[in-house]
Amino acid sequence: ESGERKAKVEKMFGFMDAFLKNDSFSLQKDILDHVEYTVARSRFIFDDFEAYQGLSYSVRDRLIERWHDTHRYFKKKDPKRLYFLSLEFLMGRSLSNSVINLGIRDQYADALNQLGFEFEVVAEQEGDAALGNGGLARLCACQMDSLATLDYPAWGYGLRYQYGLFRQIILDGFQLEEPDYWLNFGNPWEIERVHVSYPVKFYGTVEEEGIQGQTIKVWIPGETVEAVAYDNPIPGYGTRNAINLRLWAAKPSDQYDMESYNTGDYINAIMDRQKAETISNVLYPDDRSYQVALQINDTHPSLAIAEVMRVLVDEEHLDWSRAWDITSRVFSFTTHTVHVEALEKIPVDLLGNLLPRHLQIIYEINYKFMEELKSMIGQDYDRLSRMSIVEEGAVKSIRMANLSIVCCQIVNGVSKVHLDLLKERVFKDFYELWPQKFQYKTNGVTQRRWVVVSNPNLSSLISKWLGTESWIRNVDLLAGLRQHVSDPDLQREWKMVKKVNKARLAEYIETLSGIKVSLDAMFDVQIKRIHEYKRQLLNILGIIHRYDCIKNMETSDRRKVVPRVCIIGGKAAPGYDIAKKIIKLCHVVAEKINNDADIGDLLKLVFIPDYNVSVAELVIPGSDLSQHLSTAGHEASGTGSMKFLMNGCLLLATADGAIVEIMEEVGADNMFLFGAKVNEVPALREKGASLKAPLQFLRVVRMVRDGYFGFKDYFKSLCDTLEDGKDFYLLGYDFASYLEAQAAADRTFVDPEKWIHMSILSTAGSGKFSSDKTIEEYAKHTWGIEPCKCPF
Ligand code: H2P
Repeated sequence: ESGERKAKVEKMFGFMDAFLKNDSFSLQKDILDHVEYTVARSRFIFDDFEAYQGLSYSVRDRLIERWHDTHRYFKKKDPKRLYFLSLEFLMGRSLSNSVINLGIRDQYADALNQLGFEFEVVAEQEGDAALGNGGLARLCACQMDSLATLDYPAWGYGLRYQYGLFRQIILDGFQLEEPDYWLNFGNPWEIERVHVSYPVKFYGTVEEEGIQGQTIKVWIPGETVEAVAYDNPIPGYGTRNAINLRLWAAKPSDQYDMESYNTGDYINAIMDRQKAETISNVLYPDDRSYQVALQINDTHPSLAIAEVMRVLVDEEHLDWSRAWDITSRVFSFTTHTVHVEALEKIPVDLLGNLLPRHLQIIYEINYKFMEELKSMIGQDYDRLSRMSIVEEGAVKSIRMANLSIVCCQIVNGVSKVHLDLLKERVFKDFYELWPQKFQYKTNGVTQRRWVVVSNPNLSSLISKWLGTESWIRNVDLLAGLRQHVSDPDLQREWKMVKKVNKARLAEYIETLSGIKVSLDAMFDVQIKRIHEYKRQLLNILGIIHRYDCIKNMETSDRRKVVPRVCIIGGKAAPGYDIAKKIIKLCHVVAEKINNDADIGDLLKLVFIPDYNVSVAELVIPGSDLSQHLSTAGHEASGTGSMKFLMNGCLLLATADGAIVEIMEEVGADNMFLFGAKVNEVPALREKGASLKAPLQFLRVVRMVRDGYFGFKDYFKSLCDTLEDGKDFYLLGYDFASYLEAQAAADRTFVDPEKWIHMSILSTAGSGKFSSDKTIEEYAKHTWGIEPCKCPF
């Protein structure tokens, strides 16, 4: 920092905490300036999209100001920093979240109004930044918001994918994938850092050289790609702090042969090099303190371990044991799955070709680990081979999870149940060896995005009844709603908020599909990635059962039926055939039901295409009931349930993942629970074909199999997965209790007072599931970082 420059600036402008002003006139002027000079449209004629651009640049200016101040302050204080490495960040839209966190939403709304625009309409112009698949990626976005809000000195590091997650198009009920050109219309939220760029090396050979009587390994890389930084300021709420999410883009380097440049081939590797450079910039710890923590979000970024070792050993010439000591102290690892098949493995041939030195380092780590293990457990070769970082077999591979566990001093699960499963099943051998390494931090979601931004009416209502807005930073205060739960005024207002949100959702559904839905119906929602273990199929079979029952009812009984609007949304991985069939089944069933005049408003089924963060922001506040149906023991945590809970939607769920902890917080009698328990599932699977599915289940599967909804041949393989003995996810076994839980939900819905009561208690009990809590736990027990609050 140049003292002279600072003095000059202060002399010219006077000392100001904030350089930019936030009164309505200044904001209007600012928006117009950006329209005129940044967007290059006339300030007299511009449309909603250009207004969005002008507005966003104006907001960004304010973000940049805070972000500079925060980083100057971090630099001055030099606290231990966290570097959060993830290959996926699902940020969604930035505008509304930013103005709320900056505390200037109303001022901007007013300024826009004066200019003849409406904030909500302008905000709708923004596309989603969808740089991730699902829960894991959205979790990172929530955690960044909490890290900023709680003033932690943290950086996020990820990749700036040119295409986000594919756009889901539904054609004749089938999913098609289209590229998501999310950068086509520009991205006002990022700042390109042309000067922050690093060469990333690949291929080549490793040679040995003698230096001062020692032989060292020298990697002579074959090709180079340039990594260029794009910075995305992340503002905290109620603080001046704004942290940085740095996303790296791969660009061909000068030394590179353009012809062979192919983003797909290199994209995974970009992250590794940037990590190395980050490490080589900031990580030269002395003997007393270790000034950084590096968090590996799932195994995807775990090559960073080998890269840090390479930098320390090959470039800094530390001896192996010192380098290993440092590396194992700075890294921590969170795993997000219980599925052994989802643990990443990299074929040795591929890695050896692409990053030969890294492979050598991993071999060396493994050799030392195996020697140590043998000295502890003896010649138990089965166990040794299970724990080895190198998997022998048809395709010799590197087990990235084993590498991460061996290296990291702390391995985190994402819920209590998840930790139990890691200990008992997934990483049993490692747990027995190093029980002290294993911890869990229950996932959480940010109430800023998921209530304040997406459900402003509920947010105001909560603040009104709590008499403060402080819950937006201190979620524990939400519990204060409990004392008002029986107040008829709160109940009435709560119901009204839900109605308004349902109307908004109904309008969206009608625009999308032309289907008119009744606001008196129960809005019943399941939105998440389509996966067999998440059991959207159970939901659809339940809907078929409901339809079948209504069809076979006497007219007098139909009056007792609780009308439902069933809403399903989610993307299937492009190569996941069964998941795609589930989407198609949903559409053919919807077609039949929605066009059956005899059924009318009693039942509707809607598939919401292209599910993403913005869609979730609209759907969640408008739901009455949400479904979380994973076969027990399969969902590591689940974070969708937490968003619904905060919004006062009741949960119909299996006792899986974080649902078990939600039960502890809101009480099982405030939820609709069903299904086999985690510890029952293995024994049930053993029983296989002798586990007879109930008749109702056989009947609905038969309807699909026999072509009642058409596409008989197409659905055959889907129905085959449900046969006795093949029903791995236990849909047949859980069906009866699922229907009972659904019936309980119906019975409760016709008692609106009870429903609202449960709904308020859901929100009141959701505090534990704020990502603020998760981050505080990580900061204390995993990363060892302290808040560093930039003065206002
Ligand atoms: C995954 C897990 C969830 C978990 C989430 C975040 C991979 O997300 O399956 O159980 O809550 O990470 O830890 P998802 O299935 O939603 O894509």
